[in-house]
Amino acid sequence: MVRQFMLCFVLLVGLVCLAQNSQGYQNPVIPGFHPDPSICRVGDDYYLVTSSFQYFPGVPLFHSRDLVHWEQIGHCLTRQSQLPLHDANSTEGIYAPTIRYHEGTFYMTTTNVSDKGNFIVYATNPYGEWSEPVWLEQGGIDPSLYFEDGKCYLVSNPSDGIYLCEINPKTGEQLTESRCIWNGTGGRYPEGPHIYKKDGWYYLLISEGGTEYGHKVTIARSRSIYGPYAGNPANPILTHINQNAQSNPIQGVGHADLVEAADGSWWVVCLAFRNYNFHHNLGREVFLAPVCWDKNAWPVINGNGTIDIEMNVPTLPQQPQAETTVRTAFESGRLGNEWVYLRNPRMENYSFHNGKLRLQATTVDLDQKSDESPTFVCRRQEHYDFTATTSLRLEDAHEGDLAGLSVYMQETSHYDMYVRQLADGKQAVVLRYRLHSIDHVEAEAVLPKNAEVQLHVRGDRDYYTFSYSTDGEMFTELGKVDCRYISSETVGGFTGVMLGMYAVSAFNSSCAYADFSYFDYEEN
Ligand code: 6LW
Repeated sequence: MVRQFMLCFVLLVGLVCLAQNSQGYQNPVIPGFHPDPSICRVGDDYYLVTSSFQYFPGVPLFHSRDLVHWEQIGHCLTRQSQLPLHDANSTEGIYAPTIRYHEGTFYMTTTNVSDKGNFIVYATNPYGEWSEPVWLEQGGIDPSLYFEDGKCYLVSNPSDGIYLCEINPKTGEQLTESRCIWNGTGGRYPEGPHIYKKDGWYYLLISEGGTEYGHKVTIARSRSIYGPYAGNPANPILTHINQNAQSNPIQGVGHADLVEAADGSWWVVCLAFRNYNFHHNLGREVFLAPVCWDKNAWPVINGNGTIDIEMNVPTLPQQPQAETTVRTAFESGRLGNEWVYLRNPRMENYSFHNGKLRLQATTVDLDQKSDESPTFVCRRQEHYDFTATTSLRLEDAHEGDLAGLSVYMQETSHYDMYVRQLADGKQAVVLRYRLHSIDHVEAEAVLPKNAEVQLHVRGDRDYYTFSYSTDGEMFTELGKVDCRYISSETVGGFTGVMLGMYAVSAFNSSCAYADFSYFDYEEN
């Protein structure tokens, strides 16, 4: 009887496990420009943040229940007082953030390299508004917090190593001297530090080699938080610089953060890019891998320290989310969390009228790196194969005023298709490249009078192909431009391609504006 009962019990547990376990997922788990992921767990909920550079609002915040499917629930930095971006470009503004949860409060710490450096914001409700910045004294980039026994420790990289001090996280006051605790294994740019405690060891995880093709993740441990830290003989624990990943499309793997799931399994999130013909346009994206971390042993990432697009591993019970919609319609009078602006936007230039998004043109154009923000609202290119379409009408315009669709990497590198007002009252559709010193109009076609114009771009791994229509059905190709000229390898910077709507006026007193009816984005 007891044996039968035991057998039934074991069978039942087995069935429950089978029902709960899931297998396999695809990397990246968050596609498109989302670098420097940091993660924390609260019960069965996971929260993840990424860096945001010159974009506003800053530090996208994601939520997941299974580590595989993520939903953006907002941003940590939503007010100009938290995020002064001045004339930030693609290597400035907000660098790598860390998110941690301690005694009912979420802490997010990051660096604003365009302002006063390292700071913390905190919130009890991550869906709500976060605090004003609490500025920190210890310099360097990539600040991270570790809480233990009523103390809060800060690590960052003020010079050529990882430095630790104790702080008051609510005031920013530094309570102990900054001490160098590890220089890494000798790779350039020791950065991205995080401290974890397991089995009585303090583990210090960092990245080395720089965020490009030589990136790697290394780890050291000590019985005391202040060290001495001894490196793992098997370092690096995650990298694609070696032979076993030389033909992997994922490259530049680094900047990682570890998390213990509610079931006791360990996972790592890290950044990497997907590379085609030695170029990538989507920026650095978020990848996930399982970690085997036995008692007193070093963590081992995905068996051999590499990651794949197709991850055939057991996962937490997966909870797929609703498909994202192709169309951004403007009837609701608000934009979703995926939409961002350059630097500190002038919100009076964005409004909703009769279900359309109205962009007021200003003389600040997309080529400028200035304290001003152009009228430009954009979202990430998340897939190599995609289409984006918008429909607009340019109104009250004088010669030279324009509005359109930009494939924007940075101020010196973008492809624009726009409607331009001509001298004779007519309008033309124009395809233009801005590639550093090259400012080139590739094609131009005069439009029928008073037309609403649909602008369409199709991307693949090689080209962006631009076409337009005035009836929404018959599209005419204007030109086809090479993706590589705006890739990270060509133009540098820390960001990825954004797709957006914008309006520019030729002179200050212009009242020109454009009404956009929708914006569609779709993976092909
Ligand atoms: C970030 C640093 C890095 O602060 O790149 O890949 C810098 N890692 O840790 C900018 O994203």
